[in-house]
Amino acid sequence: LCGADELAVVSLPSYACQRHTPLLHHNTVLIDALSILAENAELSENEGRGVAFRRAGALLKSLPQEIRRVEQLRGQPCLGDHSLRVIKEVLEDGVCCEVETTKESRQFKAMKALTGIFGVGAKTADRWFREGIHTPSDLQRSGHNLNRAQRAGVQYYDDLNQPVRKAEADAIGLIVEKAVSEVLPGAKITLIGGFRRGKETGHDVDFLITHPEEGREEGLMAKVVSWLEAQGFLLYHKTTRNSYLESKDGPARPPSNMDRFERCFSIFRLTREESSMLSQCSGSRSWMAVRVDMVVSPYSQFAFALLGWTGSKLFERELRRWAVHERAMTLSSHTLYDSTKRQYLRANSEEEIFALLGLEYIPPCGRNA
Ligand code: DGT
Ligand code: MG
Repeated sequence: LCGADELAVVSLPSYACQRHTPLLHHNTVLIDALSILAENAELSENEGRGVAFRRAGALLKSLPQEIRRVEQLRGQPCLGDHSLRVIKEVLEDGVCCEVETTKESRQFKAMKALTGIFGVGAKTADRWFREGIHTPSDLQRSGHNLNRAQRAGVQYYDDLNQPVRKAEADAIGLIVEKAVSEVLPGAKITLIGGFRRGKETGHDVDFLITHPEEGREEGLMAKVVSWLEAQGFLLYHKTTRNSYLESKDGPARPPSNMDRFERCFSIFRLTREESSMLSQCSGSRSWMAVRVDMVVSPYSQFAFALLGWTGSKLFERELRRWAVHERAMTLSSHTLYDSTKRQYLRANSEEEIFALLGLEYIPPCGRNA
């Protein structure tokens, strides 16, 4: 007879898009340890290594019970030697040396602080680190020329590094809804990203905007942004244009993860009036800066955009990997292309896309991989 600890857990399927990954799970300590190593790999631009740790973490998130002994994981996919070593060490010693060393390393701390500046990626942060710049204050003292996004990032650093709460996301939703209905009646907005997956906080608020009449969404972003700006809601914005071209006999370009919708990266000025819960405003200030992303999609691509922008990032990656390797299809936030039939597959809902991919439907709350 074996105790509950000894019971083998049923083997889970290997792609995260084949299983439910809830927000709340049973192995937080293990997942936190793997996340530090994933983050460190990503900050060192070692994408493959980062993905391996993320996949291992996501597998643990899907498990229906707490793991107490590494043997319970026998037969599970997604767990490489390195991840298993980390898990074993945490289970046996309470902590993993490599994780602790990483957390305490000057480089990791500096890279986190610097990439925490809006507009600063790992490459730039690494260059600055090697020049002896470790914090946003060092950066300001250095006299480096910053671009417009980075200047806003430094200016609103503290606010933008506070988690955005659901109440604030909803308050911003009302503002964007008002903007959209003022400039194009009938257009609709959907809260996407982490909040759609049920998260209570996020690093930003993401919205998808469309109009049921195909074509009416053209030029919409510029109008929405002008309206928001005139009303004093925007501290920063940058719109990138949609340059997506669909051709009849195949993707017009090599498939890419970056999509080509009209998209606006912005920083909102949210006042106490708009959100009654601004306790995190510092001192006497009556407003806070919040990162907001808006994406406009034509109605015919709405289901793909919704699926592509709900995340999580790993879940999206797994969907695309499943599509290519298991179905010979190319999935993007615009379309699904079937390489065998040499045609685009239409879909009006996320459920239809999962069905076309031969997958059980996973609702947004189960996509927290
Ligand atoms: P958060 O904001 O930290 O709580 O977490 P999420 O999951 O909302 O992450 P976020 O805001 O970075 O992105 C939301 C989702 O949108 C993400 O899961 C994948 C998707 N996404 C973000 N950027 C891009 C992009 O450039 N292209 C495409 N296709 N999707 C993107
Ligand atoms: Mg987000």
